[in-house]
This record gives sequence, structure tokens and C-alpha cells, in this order.
Amino acid sequence: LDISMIGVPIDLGQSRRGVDMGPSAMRYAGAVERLRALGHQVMDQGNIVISAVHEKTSSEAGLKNLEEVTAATVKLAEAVSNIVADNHFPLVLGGDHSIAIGTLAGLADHYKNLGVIWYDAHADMNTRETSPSGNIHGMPLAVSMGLGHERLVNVHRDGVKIDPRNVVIIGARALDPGERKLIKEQGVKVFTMHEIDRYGMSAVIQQTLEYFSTRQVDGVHLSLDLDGLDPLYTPGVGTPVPGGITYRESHLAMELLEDAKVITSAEFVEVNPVLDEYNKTADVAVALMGSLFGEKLL
Ligand code: DIR
Ligand code: MN
Ligand code: MN
Ligand code: MN
Repeated sequence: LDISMIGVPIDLGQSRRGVDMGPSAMRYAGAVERLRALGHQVMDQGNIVISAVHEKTSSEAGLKNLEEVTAATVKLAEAVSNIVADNHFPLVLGGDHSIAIGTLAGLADHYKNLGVIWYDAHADMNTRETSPSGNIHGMPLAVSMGLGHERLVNVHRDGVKIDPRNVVIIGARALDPGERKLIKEQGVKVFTMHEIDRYGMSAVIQQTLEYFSTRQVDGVHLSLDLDGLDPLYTPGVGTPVPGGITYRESHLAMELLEDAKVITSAEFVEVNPVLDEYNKTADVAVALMGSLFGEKLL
């Protein structure tokens, strides 16, 4: 593959500082070298420039740092769209999960029926009205479905970027009341920890792939929030939730996705080295990239 890597050093979509260092942490953990060792061409495009300073950010009721997050996602959407136009694989390094608004907006230029795997402890389907926190990283999936503040919904191009019925959430275990309601209303498919425990990750991925095939998707984006894993394995995240996906289940998921050759873009988000134990979370992120891009033991 021709992989174009782009970092988005932003922590303004949530309330804990340090996740803006996620791209550095994953590069330091050897992301580029790991993928090159698998025979891929990797072009590291560096980071999107985030000009905001914390002392001077905007305030809008219920939407923290709306201006700055919007500006960053507009830039990212442009970059991602250009990467796909060049027939390269976009690999986005976060940054908090608000950046997915930009990634999905850029992808929407090229995919008309994109499938999305949202690997996360959370659904990220809040709106200003339902959000308990005002943190935009809890909103990107709703925004991409056209639900939320118009500034966010209209990033890069106006309106809806993805069809809710093309979205599969894996690993959910912390949902807000408004998110539960929206998941049902919008027809989003969710494999909570219950289904992962009950049927196993292998069956969950197989059902995901079968579902995408009935949906006739024209690509699949993997949006992987490191808090989808149990904090035992990825402690360096801002909103850890116990009872999560294991290290081994996560590798299996990546391996099965690689075997199926369906993933057309990916992002790894919420790595916060300030909260981490010796870069453990970035190491896991990069190891998962290895599996996703074809690493095999034998
Ligand atoms: C919570 C937390 N649902 C919120 N969301 C997180 O603030 O909207 N998403 N942590 O990754
Ligand atoms: Mn090229
Ligand atoms: Mn998330
Ligand atoms: Mn999360």
C-alpha cells in the first residue's frame, strides 16, 4: 500500500490536556518504521497546524472550543480528501476523537456509501443538547450523520457525511441517555461488550463484514479510539472505562480486517502520553497498526 500518514495534534475536543501529543507518541513508538517493515510505502505528511492556544479559545454554550475544533477539522478534511485523490491510504493520528469529523468529511468527497467501524468504549453520538460534558470528542459520529451544530455538520462540505445504517460500533460500554435514543432512532449497529463476551471477537468481526456486504458499502473506515480497549492495556486515555476489549481481541480484530481486505482508511485517536505509563498506549496503537497492515508471525 501507499500509506499517507497525517497527525492532528489537538486536545481541544475534550477536557484533559496532553492528547495533542498523541501523534508524536505514536511516531516515537515506531509507526512509520513498523509499516515500512511490512513493505508499504509510507509518506509521513507531518501534522496539521493547530494554531489555537488554550488561554484564548472560544466559548459557545455546550460546545467547548467550537471555533478551534471546526478550524482543525476543516484542514484535516482537505488533507484526507487529497490523500484519497492521490490513491493513497489515509492513516490519521490523533488527537482527540473530534478529528473524525474532518476525516469523515474528507472521505465523503470520494465515498458515497462508506462503511464505518467505530471501535470505542463510547458511541460519540452526543449533540449539544444531550452532551453531559460539552466536549466535542463525544459528538463526531452524530455530527457526521448530520446531527449537531451547523458549524460542525457543515465542515468541508454541507450536510450529512455518512449513513447511520453503515456504522458499526464495537466495544461500547459507556452510553449517555441521549446516545441510546439516537442509536435506536438512526439504526446504528452496535456490538457492546456483551456481544463481544458472548459471541467472541471473531464472530463480531465476521458479522460486521457480512453487514457491510448487505449494505453494499464502497469502502470501510476504521476509527479506533484507544479507550475501546480495557485501560489495563491502554491506560493513556482521557476517559478510561473498565471492562473493555482485550489486547488479544483487538489484534484478532485487526488481523481479521486485514484478511478481509476491506479497510480503506483508518485513524487512531485519544492516545494521551501525559496520562500514560511509559508510552504503553502508543505502543499498543502501533502494534495494532502492524496487525491491521499485515503483520504476521509466520
Ligand atoms: C461522554 C464521553 N459520552 C461525552 N465521551 C467520550 O462527554 O460525551 N468519548 N469519552 O470518547
Ligand atoms: Mn503515489
Ligand atoms: Mn471516541
Ligand atoms: Mn471513547
